[in-house]
Amino acid sequence: MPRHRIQLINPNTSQAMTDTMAITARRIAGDRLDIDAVCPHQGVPSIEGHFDEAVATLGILQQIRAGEARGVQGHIIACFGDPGLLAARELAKGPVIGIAEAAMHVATLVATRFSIVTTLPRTVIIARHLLHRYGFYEQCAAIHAIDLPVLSLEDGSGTAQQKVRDYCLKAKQEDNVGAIILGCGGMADLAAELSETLEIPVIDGVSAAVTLLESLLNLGITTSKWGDLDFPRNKGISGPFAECLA
Ligand code: 2AL
Repeated sequence: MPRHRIQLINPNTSQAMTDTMAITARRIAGDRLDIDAVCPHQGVPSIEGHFDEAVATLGILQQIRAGEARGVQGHIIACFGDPGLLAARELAKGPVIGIAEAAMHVATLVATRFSIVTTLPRTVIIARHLLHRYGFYEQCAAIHAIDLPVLSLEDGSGTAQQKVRDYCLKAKQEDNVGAIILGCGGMADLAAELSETLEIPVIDGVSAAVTLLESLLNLGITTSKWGDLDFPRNKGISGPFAECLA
């Protein structure tokens, strides 16, 4: 198999979170993939609501365009709300995978039901909307919020990580689920440890997305350009995307 080059797009501007996810992604990829880990130059430092997602989406699309200009063949949107996913699929030539959809697909391959452990309570509705959109609502038993902001995962104290551990244990004991999904990109580095200690699959969307994207590239499959995911029509658009549309 040829060595493919992909990019991991952290949609928030936190370099620390980009680095955390890059370490996990590269560990999963081994020497089979080259991974560019990028984040937007402007935007929001963390994504915790609908406004944040809207602001982040333009930065994601700019990274898609810049990555393809550098020769990147596929993209991961590494935020658990999968912001801008369908817009990115329209714009990109290569396949695009969101970490929430990747985690949900993988969880349902190994368990009939799963729970999600995420950050702030206000992000729960975003995960709920995605469960509906992807058809996994029935398989999700519960969504737990540790009630700490996204960037607390990067503050070095370990407090947020301990709360993630506590809620994963609670989910295993109380939800009657076979798997747990970590509902934030900044939790990526916890999955291996938690899977081992809890003795059930604890799934991180970054790792899941890397392996699913690699599979699509190996299969030679990319986003269908027949229909709604075709490249955006150029109808005299102004602003940052004026010159990039066919
Ligand atoms: C996220 C995530 O994965 N990254 C971010 O900035 N916000 N979503 C979340 N529910 O915590």
